[in-house]
Amino acid sequence: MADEGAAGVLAGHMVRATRLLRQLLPSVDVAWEVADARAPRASRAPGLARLCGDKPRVVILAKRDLAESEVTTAWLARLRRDTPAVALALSGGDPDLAPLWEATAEALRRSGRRAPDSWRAMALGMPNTGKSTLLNRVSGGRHAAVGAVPGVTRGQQWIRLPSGGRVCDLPGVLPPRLGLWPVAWRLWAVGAIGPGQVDAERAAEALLEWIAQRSPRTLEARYGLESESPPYLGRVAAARGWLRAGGVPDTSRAATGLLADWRRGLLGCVSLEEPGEEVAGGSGGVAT
Ligand SMILES: Nc1nc2c(ncn2[C@@H]2O[C@H](COP(=O)(O)OP(=O)(O)O)[C@@H](O)[C@H]2O)c(=O)[nH]1
Ligand SMILES: [Mg+2]
Repeated sequence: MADEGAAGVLAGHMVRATRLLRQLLPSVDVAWEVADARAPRASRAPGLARLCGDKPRVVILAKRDLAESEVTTAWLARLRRDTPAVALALSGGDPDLAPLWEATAEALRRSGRRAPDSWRAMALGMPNTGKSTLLNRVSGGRHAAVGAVPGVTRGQQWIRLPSGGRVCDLPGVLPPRLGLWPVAWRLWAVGAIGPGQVDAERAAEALLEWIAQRSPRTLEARYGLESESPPYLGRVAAARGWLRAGGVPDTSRAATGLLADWRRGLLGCVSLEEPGEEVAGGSGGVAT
């Protein structure tokens, strides 16, 4: 099946990427850990802490423009207890990168390592978190390939940054975790895992239930769902005219359509995790 094939390619790519990462990491002074601002817990790569050891780290919450700003602020406060952290909107306009230079200098300072003008950084994180976009932004050019297909970047060189320092033009891709459902559906929603790695209809339903809690009017406006109770996906299919023969709602098509709407921002800016909720424990509130 196509989905299984895609998952296989991804796994092979992940193995190669992790091997390369291990080779490169020793020459890196600071790790830029890229996660999705909408899911700062689920989208932080679980293996990264072990890979990096005591190397200075900066957590970068990309796609800040797609998350709820108060929730992102709360996340930054939480993350900064452990490590310097910034939230960035990387696509469109000219992002303000000053907080990233400051956080990088702070991470190096805290570790007592080399002078900030000689540092070498590397972007690391799960697929689709914004690593390539970040590299394009910090280098002021299109050095890094951006796309939904992991592994489009080849070779490796250090890009000199206008702010001083250098960054590896090759982002380190780390495998997402798939085990826990509250994590898996969020990773599906932020695009870190593909449809072949998760039950997309179940994930779509979880996303709908989450949005229904946080921003019910969005679902009303887009799909005509007014104060209804779950499950929602069949009603989304019916509302959008996604039907199988005999007028049966096509929930598979609805899952794909919902994801497309969500990725285009048509369902608004919705954070998928709050710092207070312990999703990993399995009691993460609604839609878990
Ligand atoms: N809205 C928004 N989209 C972003 C941002 N950063 C990256 N993206 C988009 O997210 C997708 C994945 O980004 P990419 O840099 O290729 O992720 P990578 O797989 O980690 O290298 C692309 O479609 C980017 O345009 C951001 O800060 N805001
Ligand atoms: Mg990339």
